[in-house]
Amino acid sequence: MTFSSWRLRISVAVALFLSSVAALNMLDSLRREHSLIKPYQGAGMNVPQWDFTGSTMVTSNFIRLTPDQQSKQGAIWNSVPCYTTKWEFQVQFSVHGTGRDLYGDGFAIWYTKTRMQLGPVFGNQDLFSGLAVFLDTYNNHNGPHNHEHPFVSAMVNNGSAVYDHDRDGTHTQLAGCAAKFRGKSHPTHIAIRYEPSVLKVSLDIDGKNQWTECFRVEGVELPTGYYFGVSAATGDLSDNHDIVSLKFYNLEENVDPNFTLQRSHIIPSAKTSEAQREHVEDVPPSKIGKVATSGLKVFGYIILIIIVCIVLIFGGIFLYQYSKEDRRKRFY
Ligand SMILES: *[C@@H]1O[C@H](CO)[C@@H](O)[C@H](O)[C@H]1NC(C)=O
Ligand SMILES: *[C@@H]1O[C@H](CO)[C@@H](O)[C@H](O)[C@H]1NC(C)=O
Ligand SMILES: [Ca+2]
Repeated sequence: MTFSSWRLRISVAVALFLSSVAALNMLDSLRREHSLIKPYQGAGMNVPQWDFTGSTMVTSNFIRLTPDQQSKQGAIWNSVPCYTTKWEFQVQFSVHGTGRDLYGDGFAIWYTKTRMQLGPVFGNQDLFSGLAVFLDTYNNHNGPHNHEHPFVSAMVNNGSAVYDHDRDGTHTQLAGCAAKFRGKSHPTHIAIRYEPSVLKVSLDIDGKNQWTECFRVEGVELPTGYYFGVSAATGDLSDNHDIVSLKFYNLEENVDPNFTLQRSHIIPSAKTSEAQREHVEDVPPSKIGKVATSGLKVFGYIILIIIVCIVLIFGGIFLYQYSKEDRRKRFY
């Protein structure tokens, strides 16, 4: 056996080891019941844990909420309520169409009490209870407070506030940032991260596989037991609003059951509004938060140790036989 074949064996073993570490870290916090990943379809035509309404169409590579046609509304909703207090929801999407300068209206990501109600707010009902993150591609508003479009913003509602389309929701938004996410040939992503009482939205839209912070606001209270959904709408203007994947990560560490119970009774609220927003510090972007020990992680470590043992044992056997052969060669 030559030295280079040994080097190959060792590097294959190292690569296997490293990829299993990475896979375990992801497995650790990804929750399938709130995620939508290719292949979408389960047995038959239905997509497990997700319901569809309006113009939504499932293909093998994406879920099209609206086609590039006027006056469409479509949505997908998770059928499993979320009882996690600390999470990250990552959406891979693609907004594109034939319009060069005129296109719209955009889409929205929801964490709300009710689901499956088509309506005027990016294809969902108004007077919602919960969190909305809007990815607004059309600038309806040219007065004061107007901002560059496409624009990403968040709104928290207890069911009493109306989303003002004509002003692009500027009066009710918590925070936002301009982001040119439309018509990209590379994958575009948004991550919404929540933990009591901080909401952070990050974007990965430049094809660099890197999150950049859009905004971070404190004083945001969201209950558990709400539903995730994504909706989109077209009006006079249109676009394809496609969802490629939805990934939910549970970032909880040692959860106190009393705390989780308390959080289920909260009425959605946000202390800050954009006008009075305090200075926000910069947090280094992260793909997913580091997660501390959970049962799954411990299980993962056990598997890792087993893998390491197997690699060591086989490595030992190889080395032993190699040296035996070597000795034999020297004898003859
Ligand atoms: C709902 O929010 C409004 C402000 O948007 C506030 O005036 C009202 O008191 C809130 N209702 C509840 C039940 O918290
Ligand atoms: C949870 O609440 C119950 C009753 O309210 C109390 O007896 C118990 O000690 C609490 N547990 C923790 C971990 O705080
Ligand atoms: Ca708009």
